[in-house]
Amino acid sequence: MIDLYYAPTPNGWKAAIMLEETGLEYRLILMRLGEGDQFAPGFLNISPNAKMPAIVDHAPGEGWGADPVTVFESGAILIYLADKTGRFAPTETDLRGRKALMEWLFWQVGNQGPMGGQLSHFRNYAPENERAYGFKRYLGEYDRNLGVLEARLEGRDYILGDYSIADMMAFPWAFIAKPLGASLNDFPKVSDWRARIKARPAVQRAIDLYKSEQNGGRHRVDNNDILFSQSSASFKPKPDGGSA
Ligand SMILES: N[C@@H](CCC(=O)N[C@@H](CS)C(=O)NCC(=O)O)C(=O)O
Repeated sequence: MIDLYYAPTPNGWKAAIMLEETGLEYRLILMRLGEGDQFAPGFLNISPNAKMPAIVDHAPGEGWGADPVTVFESGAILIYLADKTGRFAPTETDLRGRKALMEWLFWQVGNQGPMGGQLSHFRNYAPENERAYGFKRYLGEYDRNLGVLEARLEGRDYILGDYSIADMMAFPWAFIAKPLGASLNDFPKVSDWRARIKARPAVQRAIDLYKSEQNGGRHRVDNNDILFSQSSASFKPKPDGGSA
């Protein structure tokens, strides 16, 4: 059994999509990020960066020893699950395929994901009078990454040719282009790729998980400090046993 620490956001969907695609048995633990669940000491032992998704595999299998395995960071989670199941990734013997997989996973977690995340912040949450510069900057970066993906999809149905965890990583951030204030009109290949992935039943099931919690893409205004005014002090335990 695998515990999935999850909230219905693009990064949460990545892990949910892979679990749904593989059919692995999992239990979903909903994270109330606006209420600070990510700073609970028990969760920090699993995910020291205080972010979901994270998983705990209680039956990791041969070679892992008896203790449960914890994994944080979506890319690491998807590689772990691909290795566990032997699915949706080139194997270690396909050296060129594996290299390409790593490139596109690192591209996603270092570029498309964070730029999309900052774009979302400036579009949805930043104070009106401080919005303009950040919005312009990250809309440009998000658009730049769409261009990178468009070029990669030339002559390919999926990022590596076959559907893989590289697509599961990048799809959620392209899926929400419109609510981010961006458009896919100039990116026909990304648009078709997004439609192909969205049509997969496993992907549908994953993005529907706890849809009611998505709150129109906005967190409650009174949660802004927990989510948007973080510092190293956020990790300090509170006297009542929680975190600051
Ligand atoms: N690089 C991380 C990003 C994860 C991430 O940013 N998660 C967000 C939600 S989308 C989160 O947990 N935010 C809680 C917070 O910032 O306090 C990954 O790919 O797993």
